[in-house]
Amino acid sequence: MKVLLTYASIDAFSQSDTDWDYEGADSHYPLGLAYLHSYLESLGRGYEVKTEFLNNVPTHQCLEVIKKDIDEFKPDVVGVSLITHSRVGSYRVIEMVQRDYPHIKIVIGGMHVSVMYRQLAGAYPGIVCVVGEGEITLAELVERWEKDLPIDDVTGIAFHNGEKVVVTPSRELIQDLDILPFPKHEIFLWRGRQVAGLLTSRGCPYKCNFCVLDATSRRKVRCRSAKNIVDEVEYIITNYPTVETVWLHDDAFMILKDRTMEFCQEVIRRGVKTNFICSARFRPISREVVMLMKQAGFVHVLFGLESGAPNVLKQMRKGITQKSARHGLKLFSETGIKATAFLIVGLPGESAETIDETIEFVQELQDIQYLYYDDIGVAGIYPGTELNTIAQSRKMEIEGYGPIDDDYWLTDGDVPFYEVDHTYEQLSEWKTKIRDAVALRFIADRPENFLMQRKVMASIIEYAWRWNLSGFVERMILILNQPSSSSMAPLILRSGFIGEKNHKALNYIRTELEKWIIKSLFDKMETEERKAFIEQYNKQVDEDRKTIARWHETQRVERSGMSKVDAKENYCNDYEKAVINKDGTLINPVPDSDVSYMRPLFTDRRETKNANHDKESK
Ligand code: B12
Ligand code: SF4
Repeated sequence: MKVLLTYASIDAFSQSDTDWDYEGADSHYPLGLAYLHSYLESLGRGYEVKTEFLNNVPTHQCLEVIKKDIDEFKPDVVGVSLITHSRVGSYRVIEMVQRDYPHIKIVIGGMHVSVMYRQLAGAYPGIVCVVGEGEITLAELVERWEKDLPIDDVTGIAFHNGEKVVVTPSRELIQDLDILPFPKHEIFLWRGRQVAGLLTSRGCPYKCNFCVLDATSRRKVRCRSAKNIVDEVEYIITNYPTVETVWLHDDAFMILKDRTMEFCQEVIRRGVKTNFICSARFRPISREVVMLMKQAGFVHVLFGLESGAPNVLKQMRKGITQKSARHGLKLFSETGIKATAFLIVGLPGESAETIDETIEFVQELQDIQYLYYDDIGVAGIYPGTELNTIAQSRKMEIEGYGPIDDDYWLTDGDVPFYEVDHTYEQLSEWKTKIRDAVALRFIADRPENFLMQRKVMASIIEYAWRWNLSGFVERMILILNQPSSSSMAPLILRSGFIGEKNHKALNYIRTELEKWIIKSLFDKMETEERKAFIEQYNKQVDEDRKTIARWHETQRVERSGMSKVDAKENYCNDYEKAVINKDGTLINPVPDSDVSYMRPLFTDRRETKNANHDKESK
């Protein structure tokens, strides 16, 4: 049997007229298809498999490539992987194959199918929908088709039997992930690619209101053994020497402390040398894990923060709080591991106030370790999520369509934004407001942006040195070359290269950089505007001093784990504790005590600390 697996265009690319170099289009590749590919081959039944990744090409090109593949490879089965963003392109593929190659079996799977299988099986009679994990299900289907047997005893599928949609009993999750062969990296790691993808576990115990993961992972985490994972890492770096970074795409990589440590220890024990990047949650995180991650070669951790407002975080049900985020970032900041924290604007509970809370909280985090932002997301609606349920029950209108319902997912419409409480225009305005206040790229665009961002300038400088941020580094070198800075140069270089904070040096550079940015802003201003700016600037400097002192006070008391001295009554070690049971399920939801985090902390002690801090920062 011959099987062609594919992933069709996503919305953003689908309408383009120009062809893309699809082989080089993305630094990430679909591990789901790579697993299906290698699993089918590993069965030793002589199945021939070809996989195409056509995610980032226009629909017309995607269809041409698949047509060509079908004509040359002559598959018996075409398998299409769907996320909601690629559903429209996938519909075109299904329609083309059904029309031009009616003898070919079509099977679809992936996140969107795992939720909308009934609808899709009804809309496209003749196709088979695979619900959830696909390796074993697909293998059973191909076997039935090879032997010309009925498929209705295969669990985890939906199809139309000519009269109605049949949904078979759900398939067990694969408990022991070590039984799976390594995903077929070789189809994606060509032409000197430097980043390989890897999954060390599957699933997440949470159910955030915007996330669809429940449909495939059923809130259960399953982990591979450390040996099995590191075998795969060694396989990748030995066979693909251009790979410099292994990107762990787990949904909840650090969720189990012991196994994260085992993985790091195995990497260290075997002397594996590569850079690791992972997605992570802000809870649980402990010092031991972070230090081991550093030793194992982790260079970048990407957190889903989504919002800095306690009320939005709480409604989101991610199980994280401001405290856990501070705690986690503080630990990572000591290691030099780069951190990123994604944000989404417009989740339930969002308001003008929560936008301000997010800005203040993100800046507070940036003061611990600079978080670099290019852009901020706007909440989108995916079937299977709580946002979709709310949007449908509140009859959210989609322009040109009417109130959102399940039928919407069969249309060619884009993934809609969550406009239940606020219009997209309002959400974009808020997104811009946050972006202007936290994204370095926009710091010198408007005087207001600079004034909002100037309080994290010291952190920006450290970040720019460490990550060689062009523009800033060039400017700093110019500053260093000024005769007045010669005595400062060794100190500055030391802070840059060793990461050792030197307040005197940082302050010097900060002042010079501020002058440079102000000058460039001044150049665009009339005299009156300049006057107003100076007034605003002076007010802001005073405001910043208070804000920074408050942040530092909060952080000092919450240093959590590193210094518990005098912080007993406020200390909360919840965010270090395990959050899942041995079977991968959640121990308990966000602790009720987290509600107390919504109150401002330590207000009464602020004033004294402000005074101390002001002395230090001068
Ligand atoms: C890694 C990742 C990325 C990477 C790489 C994407 C890629 N090309 O694979 C990057 C960072 C680029 C990315 C981007 C985006 N992503 Co993403 N991503 C993931 C993540 C974390 C892991 C994907 C993965 O490897 N899963 C593990 C494999 C084993 O599972 P799988 O792919 O689902 O495949 C299994 C089954 O579904 C099934 N199956 C899948 N396909 C098929 C096909 C057939 C024929 C069969 C039989 C079975 C089958 O069998 C597979 C093996 O068991 C998932 C979350 C998740 N856990 O899936 C989100 C996820 C897929 N991403 C999501 C989103 C929204 C996006 C973006 C749209 C974000 C954005 N707004 O820009 C973009 C889309 C861009 C794009 N090009 O795809 C959503 C999709 C929601 C939805 N309903 O569609 C997810 C589910 C995140 C979430 N929790 O909500 N993503
Ligand atoms: S923590 Fe991440 S993977 Fe888990 S439910 Fe929330 S968004 Fe989804």
